[in-house]
Amino acid sequence: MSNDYTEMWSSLGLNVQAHQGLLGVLSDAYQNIYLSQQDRPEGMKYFDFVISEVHGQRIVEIVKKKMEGKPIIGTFCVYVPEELILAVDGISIGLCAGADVGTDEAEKYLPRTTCALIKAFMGFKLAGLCPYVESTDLIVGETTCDGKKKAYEILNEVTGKVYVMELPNMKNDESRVLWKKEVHKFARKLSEITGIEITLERLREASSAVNGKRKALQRLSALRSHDPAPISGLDALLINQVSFYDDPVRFTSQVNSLCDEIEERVKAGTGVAAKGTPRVLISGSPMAIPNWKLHAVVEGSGAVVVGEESCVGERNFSTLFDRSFSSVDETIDAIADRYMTINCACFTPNDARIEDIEDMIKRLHADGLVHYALQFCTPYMVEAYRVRQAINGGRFPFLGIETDYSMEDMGQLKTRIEAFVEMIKEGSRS
Ligand code: BJ8
Repeated sequence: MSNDYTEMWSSLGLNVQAHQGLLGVLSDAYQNIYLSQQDRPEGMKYFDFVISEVHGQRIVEIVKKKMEGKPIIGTFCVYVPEELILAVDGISIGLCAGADVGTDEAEKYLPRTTCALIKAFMGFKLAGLCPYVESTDLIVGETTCDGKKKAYEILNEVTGKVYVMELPNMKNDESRVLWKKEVHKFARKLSEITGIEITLERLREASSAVNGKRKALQRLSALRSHDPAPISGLDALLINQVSFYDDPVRFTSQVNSLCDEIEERVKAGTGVAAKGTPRVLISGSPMAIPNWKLHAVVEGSGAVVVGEESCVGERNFSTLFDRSFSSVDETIDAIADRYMTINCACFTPNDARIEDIEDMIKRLHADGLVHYALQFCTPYMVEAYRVRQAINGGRFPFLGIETDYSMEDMGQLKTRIEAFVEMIKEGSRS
């Protein structure tokens, strides 16, 4: 980190000593997992810098905006409409939830059998380790899985700033009406806390910024269809993780420059792995930063990850919102519709997710699917069965993984994934 931020962290109420320890562990992990990779595109230097300043420069920017009176809105789900947050000059931040920290504190409130992501967001807050959560004016939860919606009640007791959006669990006409009402209500809430009226012009500008970001991520995703793979899955995952807290306009411009470079690599036939390396699609629970575990094991086992059917991945950017409307109400309705295209396992039925996976397998020329469920994440653990039936009915290589953020199962994970990669290679030889 380029500066000493101790004073800022302390004024935000962080546990400075424990926080220093966390940053040390993160920096070592980044060095070992990311900086040891070979033949990375030059454009990744920006993202290396962003990570090195994840609790430094970016927090300075956020605190400055807060002092200018801009609202800082924390989120945990891709269903929270970013367009509305930007329309009131807000900063949208995906809050820390990807590391095994503060578990003892979290387990004082939550059962041990709670998914690692929920324990992590409670742990980050309770152990005083997340400068983002401390900077927020509002934390937006949603009624997705049971664990999250119950944990938000406790998070609200602890922070006093949780606002919950009611997300239905079906996608029928009645559910859409309810969701539209919720999105309008959220827009009103944002106007209420900022005193800013959401106008058509503001919605157009905000939508264009969010669309720009999604288009850049789509462009990156499309480039990953090439063989040899021009960028590692680890790097692509990192970019998707950074998309949740970087400034959207700056982020978009950096991703587009990186894509320009990757296009040149594709023309030159340059890749991060040899042509013909087994290509793996990962699908399932989201991987919040700094959860790099599965990608590191897959790519350390002789395969390359070519896509993520995940909220930290394709689900976040696969649908654009680029139509214009003549009234604010109509635009907000259409924004609500756009978010209803996300296929989270909290919905029933959720057949469209299976179609998305099948489409990604074809589009990205994947040779195998690793289905990833965080332990105790019932929606994805259960849906794994249907995914397997759908794609494995056609004998497509499938591996189901249930894991958490700890390193305890690394040996077992490695053995299973190496065997899976070997099986893909055998299949392509026969
Ligand atoms: S739209 S996937 S971001 S809810 S891993 S907490 S589901 S038990 S995060 Fe999600 Fe929104 Fe859906 Fe996406 Fe629960 Fe599972 Fe834990 Fe999860």
